[in-house]
Amino acid sequence: MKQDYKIKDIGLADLGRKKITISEKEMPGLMSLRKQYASEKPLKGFRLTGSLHMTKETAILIETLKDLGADVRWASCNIFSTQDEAAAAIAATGTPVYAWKGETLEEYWDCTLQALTFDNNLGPNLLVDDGGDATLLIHKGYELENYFNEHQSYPDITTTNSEEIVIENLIRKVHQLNANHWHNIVPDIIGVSEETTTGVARLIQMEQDNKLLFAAFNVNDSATKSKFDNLYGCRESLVDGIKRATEVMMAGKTVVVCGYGDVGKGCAQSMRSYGCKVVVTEIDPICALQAAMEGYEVKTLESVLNKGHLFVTTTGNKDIITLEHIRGMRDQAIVCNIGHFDNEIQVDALNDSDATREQIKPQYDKYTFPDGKEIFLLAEGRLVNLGCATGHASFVMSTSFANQVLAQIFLADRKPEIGLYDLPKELDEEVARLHLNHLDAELTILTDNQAQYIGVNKNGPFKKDEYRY
Ligand code: NAD
Ligand code: RBV
Repeated sequence: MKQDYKIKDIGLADLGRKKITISEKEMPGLMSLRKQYASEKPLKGFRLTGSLHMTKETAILIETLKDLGADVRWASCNIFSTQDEAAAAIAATGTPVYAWKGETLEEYWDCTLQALTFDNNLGPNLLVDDGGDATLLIHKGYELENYFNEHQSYPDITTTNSEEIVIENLIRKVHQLNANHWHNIVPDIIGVSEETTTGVARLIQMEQDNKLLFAAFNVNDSATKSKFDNLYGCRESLVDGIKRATEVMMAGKTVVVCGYGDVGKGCAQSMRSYGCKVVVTEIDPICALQAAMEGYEVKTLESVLNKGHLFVTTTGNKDIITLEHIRGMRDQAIVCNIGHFDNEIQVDALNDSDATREQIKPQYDKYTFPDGKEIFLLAEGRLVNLGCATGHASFVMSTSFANQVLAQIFLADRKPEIGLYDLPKELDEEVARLHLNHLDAELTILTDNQAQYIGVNKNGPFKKDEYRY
């Protein structure tokens, strides 16, 4: 039988399995959903593609989706985020997985295509996406087929972005093999559940442009996702990435955190807890005021360039740290990003500049400018917590991934129309409930009188949909 996986080393499977077994107990939400639905198998008969960091936590998500009956294929959603031992453990069980740490961009997009391609060239019914790359490839391929049908030729590739060129070339290659590939698979796709803020932003834009080809579930905006993973997850995994890469002392350093959303709040709090002086940059007056009232300095990046020892971008926006900004930084400043995409820092411009790049070790580079100034860049500007460490810890990923599983069950069961959906608050509260025991947290039960007085059902939901937590 043809080997249906591409990973670093299948010999790592035992180590991966040991880590997975330990983490299962730290993922009570995921494991209890597994138990609850394993006999019903609500995903039976569904082909499911995942494009999400191939970590040990994701391995437990994959095995949950399989236990619920799905036929699963997987790729990572970042070239540096795969834990090779976790990928090996999954491959060893016979689940097709295409992911290893240190993919090239061509390999990365090939892996995404492999994850989307089931036997007999069938596509998925369901997608789990993180950042929207699987969704993007499908939509781009579909658009190219439309264009070709209309013009009998391909549009010129006008972008100069190296990753976009890789995607354009890949969809042309697919088209030459089968001119209807994406039109054949799209009718079978029920929908996608999207993990992260930036992926949701992409989906909102597609919906507004009337370009969405299938239903989409916003997992990120469940309270038990963005108010936990983005905040408490980054509060621990940011420093893990920085320290594993650089081994630098944090105490006393000035850290500039660009963006004070959920991720920025976690990052700033973490840095302060290590004794750093934290400066925040923001464009949104509400977030800027929040940062100020937490006691952080709120400044423009330009005004603190030569003060910062460490710069962290957390915005989900682009061109936050430009080459000119980097030129203004002090000697041995460390620059990193924890937002989903690598365009927050102008890495291409830095690579094309007069600075000389020297790799200290993978995902840790020193750039020396002609005047002798040294700047350290972590994970080549990609998410530092997953590129230089192992991403968020299992417990918090259990809250995120419990939402993913519930969204997948919803999609499979209800087959909703094209549109963007949120998980109902009851399920959000249920996800939280599933995690209380593990932390010995006791929940107070409302009396009937109290419930009536504040106007809620005794068993929830306890807040209005607009409540911000
Ligand atoms: P968010 O929208 O809550 O926060 C982003 C903040 O950045 C906002 O407050 C916004 O006003 C601010 N911002 C935008 N442009 C800016 C600029 N030019 N200068 C300063 N501030 C600016 O989003 P979030 O949930 O905090 O997510 C941020 C990014 O992190 C996204 O890309 C998300 O996908 C990603 N993410 C990564 C991880 C991880 O594990 N690495 C975890 C969760 C989310
Ligand atoms: N993330 N996954 C992990 N350990 O598997 N760590 C972080 C992990 C996710 C997180 O949910 C965030 O929204 C996304 O990565 C950004 O790509």
